[in-house]
Amino acid sequence: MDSRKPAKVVKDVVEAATEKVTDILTPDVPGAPGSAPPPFDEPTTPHGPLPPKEEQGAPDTRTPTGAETGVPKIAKGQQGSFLTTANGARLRDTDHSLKAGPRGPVLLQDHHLREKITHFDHERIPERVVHARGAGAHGVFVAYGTAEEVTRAGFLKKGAETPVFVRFSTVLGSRGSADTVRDTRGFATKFYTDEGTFDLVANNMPVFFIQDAIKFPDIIHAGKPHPDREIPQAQSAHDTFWDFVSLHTEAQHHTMWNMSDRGIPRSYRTMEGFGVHTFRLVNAAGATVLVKFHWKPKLGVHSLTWEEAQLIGGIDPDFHRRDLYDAIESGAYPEWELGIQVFPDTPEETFAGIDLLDPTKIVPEELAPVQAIGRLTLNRTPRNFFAETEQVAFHLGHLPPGIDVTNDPLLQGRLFSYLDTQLTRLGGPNFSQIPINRPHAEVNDMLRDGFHQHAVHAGVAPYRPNSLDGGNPFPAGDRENAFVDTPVTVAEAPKVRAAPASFDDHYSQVRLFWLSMSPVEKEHIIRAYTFELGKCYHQAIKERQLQCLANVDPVLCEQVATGLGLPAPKPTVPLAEVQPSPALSQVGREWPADGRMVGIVVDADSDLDGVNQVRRAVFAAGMVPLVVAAHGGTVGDLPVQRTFATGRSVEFDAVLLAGSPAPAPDALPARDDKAGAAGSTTVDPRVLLLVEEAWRHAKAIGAWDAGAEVLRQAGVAGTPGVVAGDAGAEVFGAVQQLMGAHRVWERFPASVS
Ligand code: HDE
Repeated sequence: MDSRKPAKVVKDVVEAATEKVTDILTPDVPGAPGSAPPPFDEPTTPHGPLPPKEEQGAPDTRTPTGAETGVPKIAKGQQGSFLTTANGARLRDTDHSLKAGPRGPVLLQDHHLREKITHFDHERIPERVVHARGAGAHGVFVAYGTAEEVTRAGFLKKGAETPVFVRFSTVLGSRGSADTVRDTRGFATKFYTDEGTFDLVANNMPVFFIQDAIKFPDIIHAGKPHPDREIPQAQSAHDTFWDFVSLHTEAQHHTMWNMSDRGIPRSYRTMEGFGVHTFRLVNAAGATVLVKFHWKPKLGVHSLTWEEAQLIGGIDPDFHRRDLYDAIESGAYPEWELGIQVFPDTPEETFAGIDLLDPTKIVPEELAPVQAIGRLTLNRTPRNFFAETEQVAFHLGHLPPGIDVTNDPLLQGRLFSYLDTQLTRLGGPNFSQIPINRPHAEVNDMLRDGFHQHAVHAGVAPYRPNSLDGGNPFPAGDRENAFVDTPVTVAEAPKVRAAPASFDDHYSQVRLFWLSMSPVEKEHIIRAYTFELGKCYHQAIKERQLQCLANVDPVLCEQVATGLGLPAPKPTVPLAEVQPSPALSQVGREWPADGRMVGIVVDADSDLDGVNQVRRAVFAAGMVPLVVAAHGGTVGDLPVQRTFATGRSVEFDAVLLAGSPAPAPDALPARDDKAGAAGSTTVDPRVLLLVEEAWRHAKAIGAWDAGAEVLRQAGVAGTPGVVAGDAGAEVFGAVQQLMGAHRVWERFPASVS
């Protein structure tokens, strides 16, 4: 056996096999699988497993009940150089079953065959009943200490650093559905605090469809594909969804958030997160306040355009997870600030007339500012998607001392549901012992046995009181930092199935949201409603939803009605007098463009030194340059990352043109759908398509040298957000500035005010 370190062996093999082309293949853009480039020939010299990729993290190496093991995190699930059975016996062949002669029947005694096939047969577990599609990453949370006055939670004390795992998700789609569908996004964070795990299971929208958890199966049954044909997948543009939300009008507020640009985020990195419910914080003196949790992304809140979202759904269904992992790999670590809105804990549980227990309502930031209490940085991708992202199990009841729940009826039902659902999904009651779920605090429970028990408990008395185990475990008192259920007074009341009267207002905050949007955002909302209702078959459902819109705003209702070819109804309730909340709008400021993708189109006549300079400038700006050319390999010394056939505008946040490529041999319209009618242009039609799409999606475009000819032929020269110049560096500088505003909306003056 080779005694050299595995990574060294592979490096040697790789270097020998790829000496000439290493420079070209060395990935300087993120995403390449494996921690070393593969050699051409199959490796045959035995060596241990390769190290993980640099940016890959893993769950802490703890015992099933949370104790530190001292085992380095680098430890992998597999060891040694040789193929073995699950029990460690080395195997000499895994390609042939054991047979009675080469042509004979397979023998039942073939343990390796049975083990291999049986395990494979059981590789799948039930997907999450909602939020099945998701992607997770590891990171760290550092507290500012600004919450110390209102909570005794240790992880919020100044400077405290807490490891975290975050899982982002869509709600409606199956595990294999596309990332960019119009939907709410989950934003669930597991803080491994040393006082017990805290799960903040949030969404990217601050309100929910329903006010009582008992309605959750109803809204989800309505949103999921129709039960007869199981279509449509991962979207709300269908009759059952609109049937429910138009009848069940408390859903109208959340529905408008979904129809806004928030429903199609640009990245997980550019989403806000909201705990939705009001929580209760308790400080060291036992004083309480009510709070709402907010995550604020460093990069600002940004969205796709609807056409982009639809195209990406086909071209790159993994767009959001790829973006998350590529950003981490390229060092553009996604960051959020955690903030709280703080309200006095009064018996009415209201603030400025808003019922804090109603999860269909927000408290505008202008009335209660969001106070930053810490920073989250995601800096490691999972090493194994199934082990970490699939098996992670969140639960709102995972609370450390200092954070408590309120009586929000939606929250109360969730406290039941998350624990319950894991029993089926993760196959038994011991899922908190799965590595990604293991707490980083001392565990001493009296839970025993069950499927997949990993802990080897000692003692004979898992009950209290006991004397046989010396009385252990002991209840903790105040001085031992026990979790205290806040002794909130519950008013004497009859047992009823009813909601408070304040929950009856279903329209005022929908109108508040609508009036807070900029003209371009309003236009997007109108188009989204028109698209979604236009996909419904039944007129009664469209008319009923139009009635709801009439109760929000006449302009909105009329515009959608026009698109549907239906009359606009009159409101049935008086339009609410509301003060808009500018904080709800996404546009009008400047943000960093870390981790964005910049496509650079080149051809053999491009000034390649100039292009290289621009590539370096893009890297230096924290973004990723992708060279796009007619064919793979290289153009001069430049490595090509996308060809006209494999690249598409939607992958890029901005497009730079350093040449004017003539139609390539594979651009014949009849052979390539993307080519369209090549017509009389002298530019490859796919490059024109790239530029036209980037323009339609309001992206910055820059050109120098012959690139200006592409702008001319695409008909976009001299329009807003299109920069032409003599030198690449200067053009990129101007494009970079435009990217700070995310999109060039001036291209499309809005038709509503
Ligand atoms: Fe969830 N939700 N939910 N939810 N939810 C689940 O738990 C549920 C709600 C949210 O990445 C399930 O482990 C009920 C609001 C996220 O693993 C399930 C109600 C918010 C995730 C469940 C709600 C959320 C879930 C499915 C109405 C935002 C993904 C799998 C009372 C504040 C977590 C699972 C992950 C997942 C139930 C409403 C966020 C079935 C009954 C409001 C981010 O237990």
